[in-house]
Amino acid sequence: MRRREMLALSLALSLASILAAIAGPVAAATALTLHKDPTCGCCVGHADYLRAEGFAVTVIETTDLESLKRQHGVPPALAGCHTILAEGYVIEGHVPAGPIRRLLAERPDIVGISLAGMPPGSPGMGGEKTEPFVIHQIERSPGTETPAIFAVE
Ligand SMILES: [Cu+2]
Repeated sequence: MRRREMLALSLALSLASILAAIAGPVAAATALTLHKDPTCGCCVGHADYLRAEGFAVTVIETTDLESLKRQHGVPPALAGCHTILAEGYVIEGHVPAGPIRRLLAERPDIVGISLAGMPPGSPGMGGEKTEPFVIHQIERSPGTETPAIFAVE
């Protein structure tokens, strides 16, 4: 190998290692499965929002969301317009990305979290936000009292 070629090769190698150091290990995106009714449009808006936030979202259409919610222990009062399943948790309605990341990082002993009622301005809903979003916990054994608050956004 000629001297000039040697130099070019070593430059290329050090450039590659610098780029690898900058990029770091490639983290896999968290997979979310979003179950929605075929007629729901705001549900698609939430899926697009979550993709933009870096989640890998799979959308499954079903005309029987009720059974899915019942099967996963979602009480009617905390049912959202769509149901997301992620790493053993249930996420109901238009929950922002922050509380979803916190749920999956802290892994509390609950069924999941819910932002019921499709509040205007919440991710995917459109409109103007008129009040703070109250995200409730879905407890393993729901009592008669008001469900605990997981986050306020
Ligand atoms: Cu909705």
